[in-house]
Amino acid sequence: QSTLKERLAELIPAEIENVKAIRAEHGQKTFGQVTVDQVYGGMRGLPALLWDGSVLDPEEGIRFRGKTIEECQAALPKAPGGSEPLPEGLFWLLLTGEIPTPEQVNQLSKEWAARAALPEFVEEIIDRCPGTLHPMSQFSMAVTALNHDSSFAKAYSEGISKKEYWGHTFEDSMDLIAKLPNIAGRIYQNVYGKGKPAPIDPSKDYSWNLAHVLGFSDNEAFVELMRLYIVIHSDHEGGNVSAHTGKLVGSALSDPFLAFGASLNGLAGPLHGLANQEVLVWLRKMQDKIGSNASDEAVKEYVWSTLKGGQVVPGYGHAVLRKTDPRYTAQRAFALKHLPEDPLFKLVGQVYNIVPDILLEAGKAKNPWPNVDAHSGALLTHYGLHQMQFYTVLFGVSRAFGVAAQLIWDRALGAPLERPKSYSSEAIKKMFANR
Ligand code: FAM
Repeated sequence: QSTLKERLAELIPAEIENVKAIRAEHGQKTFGQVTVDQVYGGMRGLPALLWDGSVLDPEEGIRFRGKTIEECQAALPKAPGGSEPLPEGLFWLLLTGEIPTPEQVNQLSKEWAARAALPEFVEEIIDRCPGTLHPMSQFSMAVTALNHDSSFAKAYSEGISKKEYWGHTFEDSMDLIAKLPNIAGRIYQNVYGKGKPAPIDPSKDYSWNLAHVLGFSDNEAFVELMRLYIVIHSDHEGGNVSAHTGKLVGSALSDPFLAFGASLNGLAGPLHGLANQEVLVWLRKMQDKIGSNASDEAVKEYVWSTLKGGQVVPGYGHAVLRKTDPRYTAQRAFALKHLPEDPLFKLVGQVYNIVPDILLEAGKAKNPWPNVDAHSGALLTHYGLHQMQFYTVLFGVSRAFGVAAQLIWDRALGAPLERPKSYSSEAIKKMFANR
């Protein structure tokens, strides 16, 4: 059976031809108009990027290589005795469009475990961070520092041909993903005063090892949660802040460590990945103010007070989605199966019944429905991972899968330096003065 790299090497030449044919036939055709509002409005809906790994439909949500979350749950290999898909399989799917065999997935688990060790100086960087430094800042620093041993950067400086870019990007991406549990575990143990992370077990899968370095591998349900969590957080088409940042920085031929470090800095923003921390902060503040078993009326009043204070309701709304995020629904199904009576889960459900109507009534948000971040904190808290400042790190570990897959394909297809055009307001006024 082929390894992932061998399979990719088989697929790349045909895809290069496919892209050539598309460009020859359609290269001069237009998608439509670009409005001035799109230029001022964060480029919403602007067709500008290519990525085959996942596509986001506003109504239906994400599909990974054409498969919904439920279809991935059914089709991807599981751990022995487990029922959630292994992220190893999702990475294979993102890269090749194919479902791997259990042996191929097992081989990836082993390879990542074998590559997991951190250089000592990276451990020291993490150890020297003050506990008051946000875990995401520590995370991005450590990832950036891994560029010290980048196969791509070294080969580039020695003068490789463009045809060899993807192979080195693949090697770096495998190292990057492999080392994230040790980085995350070290930050967690340092910041929350629990000693040093337990060693990676080469006989176990990636998610088990992630749970292990955090100190939760004894709980099989938490390990299952990590498998689902990584899969659903891995990728969300190309235009979201973390995915697009990685692609942009990678287009300068910065290696995968530099590119993904930049992705993490974008993920650390409250409108993006930090929203999972913000949701828990918001729910806890609500409980402090109106108590734990508050009435619907009291919750409604709290939601309105958030909006009247000029703040967003974290975990609700989306730049593309216009329905409940299937990543939210997948987590809700997990909670109904594993923790139906959990009080925080019940509060998340109560909020779900209340917030959309209020956002609709307030009339600003284009999407009143919950996104992925509205749910994840309640699940993590249930299992004792209640340090909310750490939540976005887990999002970051997961997002590496999508960003890495994109970087590998971008280098394989020879994606050029990204360089869109910016305009001054004065130029826009002049351009449309008589139109
Ligand atoms: N609560 C209150 N107001 C909201 C809102 C929310 N949850 N979502 C959107 N709005 C407001 C928004 O701030 C904007 O107000 P102004 O006109 O005063 O600027 C207006 O509604 C129109 O915004 P939009 O077009 O509906 O949303 P955008 O595409 O500009 O932004 C989000 C999308 C996600 C940034 C926005 O919905 C938001 O701030 N949500 C809360 C934060 C959050 O949950 N982020 C996580 C998103 C997630 F899926 C992820 O990246 N992980």
